[in-house]
Amino acid sequence: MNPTDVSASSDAPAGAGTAIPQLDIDPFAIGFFDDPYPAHQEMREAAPVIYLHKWNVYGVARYAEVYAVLNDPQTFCSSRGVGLSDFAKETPWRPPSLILEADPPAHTRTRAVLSQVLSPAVMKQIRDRFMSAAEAKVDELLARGRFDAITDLAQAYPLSIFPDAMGLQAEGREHLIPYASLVFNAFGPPNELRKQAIERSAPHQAYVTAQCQRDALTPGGFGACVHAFADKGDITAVEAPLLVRSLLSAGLDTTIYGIGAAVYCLARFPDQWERLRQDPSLARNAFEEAVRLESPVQTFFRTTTREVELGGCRIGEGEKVLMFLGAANRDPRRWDAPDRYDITRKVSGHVGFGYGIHMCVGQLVARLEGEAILTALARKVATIAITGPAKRGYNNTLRGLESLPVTFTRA
Ligand code: OVV
Repeated sequence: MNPTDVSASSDAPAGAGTAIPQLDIDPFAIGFFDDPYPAHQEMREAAPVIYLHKWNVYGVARYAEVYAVLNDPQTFCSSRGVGLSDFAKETPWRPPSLILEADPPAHTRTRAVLSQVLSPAVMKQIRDRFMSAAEAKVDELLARGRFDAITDLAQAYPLSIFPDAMGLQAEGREHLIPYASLVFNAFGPPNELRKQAIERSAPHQAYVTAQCQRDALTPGGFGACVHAFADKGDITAVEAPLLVRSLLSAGLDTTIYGIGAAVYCLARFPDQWERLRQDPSLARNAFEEAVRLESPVQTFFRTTTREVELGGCRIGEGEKVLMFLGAANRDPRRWDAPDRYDITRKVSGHVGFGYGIHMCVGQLVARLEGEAILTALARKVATIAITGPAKRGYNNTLRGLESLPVTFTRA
């Protein structure tokens, strides 16, 4: 259970690996969410692998080890859950995801289906709609002048396109954000955030379960497209609704936080905003760099399937390993000026979408939304000014704001 040697300074016996420091950090506490960066640095500097006694988990906060864990899914599995709860020991709060919480070979089949549902060819079909909806949203906000960049932009834009792209009915869409918030809180430990989210989850779960059924989804959407793969025999009719559930779980709140991060970056780094205005073709990289810097998805767990040596440290079988994606994305060992928002940075290799076989299957949709909204902003807006206090949102997995009062002026 516990690391063999919990003291950072004592020598481990030969062959047992480097000592793993035990740190008194709770990465799921409100104080941590308010400012995670000093703790990220402490964890990165302490050792390649650390142990967090508060939740009895190992942690990796350096880029090299996060990358290594992401790229060894045999040793660091997902089928025992990618939250703190070990599905080998505890009953999951909902039936496990057939893609996120699965390992090869089961994962390979479901992944192939969702990759095709969200493929480059499908992006080509939806691109014009996503671009014009972004222009309409920015025009509307310019007419208002003063508004909330989170609720009125980062939430309103994805809500104006994604539920329609899924093929959802108009009724009940108010459940989508609370459901996603629940899913991402549920990856965390049994703290107040998780317990309260699950306590209040019944109506949101009922809505999502119903909307995942074939007859609830309108033709032409991502949802109907998933079900069509059941006709082809690539998945069963029982699996299809659960794969639609994955899109509803991971497809909306994540992009809301990503767009919120990008707008927050552009509002705080005026030289980068000017650069984007001069060259709107930088929109896609500006979004990607915001995903690196803010890492809307901060953490995921894996579970070890065997005893393993990682960064010279020994971890036993059946241990939870917490990957600090946000800390890896600011690791000075990997990034020059890691805390700087630089829209021309070579950002590829960041782990904000993960990496390897589980890397975000919806990344093309996310990037399309980000590119669309940042392109419209770059073309139409002259200045973005923060006009009130930024209010942080609190979630066990997602990092972002709940409110950001701003004003726009017209270009
Ligand atoms: C990446 C992600 C987040 C949350 C839920 C799921 C996936 C899912 O497959 O349900």
